[in-house]
Amino acid sequence: MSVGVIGTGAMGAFHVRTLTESVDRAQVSAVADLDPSLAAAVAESSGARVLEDPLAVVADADVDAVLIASADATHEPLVLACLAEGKPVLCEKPLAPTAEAAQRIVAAEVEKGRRLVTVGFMRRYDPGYVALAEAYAAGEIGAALMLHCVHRNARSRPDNPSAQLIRGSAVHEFDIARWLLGEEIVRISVHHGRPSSHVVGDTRDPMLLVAETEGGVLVDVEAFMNCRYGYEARCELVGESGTLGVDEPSGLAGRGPAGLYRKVAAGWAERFGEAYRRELCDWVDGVAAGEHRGATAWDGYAATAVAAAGVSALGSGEPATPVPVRRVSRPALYS
Ligand code: ISE
Repeated sequence: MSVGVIGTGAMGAFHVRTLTESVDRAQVSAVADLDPSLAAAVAESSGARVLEDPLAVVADADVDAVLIASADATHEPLVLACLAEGKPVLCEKPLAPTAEAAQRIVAAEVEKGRRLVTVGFMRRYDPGYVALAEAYAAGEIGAALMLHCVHRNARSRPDNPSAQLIRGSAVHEFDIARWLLGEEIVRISVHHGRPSSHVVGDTRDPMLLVAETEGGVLVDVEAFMNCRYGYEARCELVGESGTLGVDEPSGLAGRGPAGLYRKVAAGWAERFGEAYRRELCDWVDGVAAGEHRGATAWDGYAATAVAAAGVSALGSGEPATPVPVRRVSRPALYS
């Protein structure tokens, strides 16, 4: 399968490497980036052609499917172009910066009548999260009551907008909560206290987001972009008769002068490298089989709608905000 990749910054370049080295059936045939030097570097290592115009990648006759890893604001027009061409597309999260934009993508796909859009919620492929989902579905802890999530990055820009923390980072947790629990999130509040000394101005970091699902499960998310010591994504699901957790920063355990230790991943590539590999393999296999796999455009819309509600809760200071996804019914294409 010949893949065109739009956006060859850190994420896009990582995907190109994974597709080239670890996905047997795939080859990257065309790339585009606003910065031609980034595109050229990736092209050299993968043998792809560099195209100046991202829309030319979508339209290219030799491109069977498109991977979008460009800036969030470009996702909507690029995904719509893929839908217009009838080409399968894997779009990095968030599907779009606003719920309205994500809803337009859903509407276009429904109009097309085929699921062509996959959203890059790679945690659904992480062995730890998958094991948790399977154990929960098997009834190991009974009905869920609470989900505690921790999302820590080592560092961000000191002026990283607080809204971006919710839309670009906490959005992973909203997806995980929906995916694990099989329920929509209907309320969210955002709390912040003393900011880290590593941020400036209005940037709120860390934040605590507290959400509630339609079935009344409480979901709390610690989102912290400047923990400094490494990258962590973990959670604990509390049920009626036990708990299940993903608490595996990395596989490495050690002994040293400081005693027993576990190595914490440095960043997302290390923590979720295997999840990304599995995600891309499944996407490529699904496209080859004519099947949709992974998170749908509806999932992308629902997670973005929760993020948008979080951003408005942050702005208004109101403890709870209804989520628009409640008022938009799920189209049959996604049932
Ligand atoms: C980034 O875009 C990701 O998707 C990472 O998984 C997340 O941890 C990070 O905060 C985001 O900026």
